[in-house]
Amino acid sequence: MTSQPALFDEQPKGPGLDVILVRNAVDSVAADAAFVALRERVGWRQDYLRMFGRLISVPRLESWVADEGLDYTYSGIHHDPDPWSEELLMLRNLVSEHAGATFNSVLCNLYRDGNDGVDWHADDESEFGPMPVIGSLSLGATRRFDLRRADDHAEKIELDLHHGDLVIMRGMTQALWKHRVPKTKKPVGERINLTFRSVIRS
Ligand SMILES: O=C(O)CCC(=O)C(=O)O
Repeated sequence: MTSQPALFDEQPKGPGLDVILVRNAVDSVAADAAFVALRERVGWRQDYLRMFGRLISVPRLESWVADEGLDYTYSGIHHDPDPWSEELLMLRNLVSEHAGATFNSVLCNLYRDGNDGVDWHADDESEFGPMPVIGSLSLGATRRFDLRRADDHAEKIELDLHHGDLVIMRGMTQALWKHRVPKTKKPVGERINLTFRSVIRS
């Protein structure tokens, strides 16, 4: 079961899009503390993609934190899980309450400046199930988050995500839409994004 949007939650509209935007899901004091703790304590690592026989560095640092045994591979990059920290467990509970769903894993992303970003993709690996609920929490610098329909790029939504904002993607969003955080030439500070997910293993 998933939750209904609360009175002040935003619900961007698009065909097949099922997204709720909770502004200030984490208040600024708690978000400041979470940013500092995560920046320091997450085991940030630089991953590389093999393209045309060359290794290209992924334009962000990452860490996969999950329940024991839940490894994760995407775009040829394999992640063994790091254990949950106190901060991540606290944030997981908060995101679960908003999303009305439980999560057993989180991909942590660190965007160091405007040269970091993530290109168009969907979190549609089969191990997340056909209609995954994904809770995506932003901390630190404001960055743009774009969504566009996979089969009709004219259907596009641009959101500015601020410190403490939470995007919940669910229903057919991963099957029908793609999302990205574009690089920017504007001077921007560091941003941490946590995308909480549930890996289904039989
Ligand atoms: O940084 C974000 O807001 C999005 C991250 C993302 O798309 C992902 O981890 O799959």
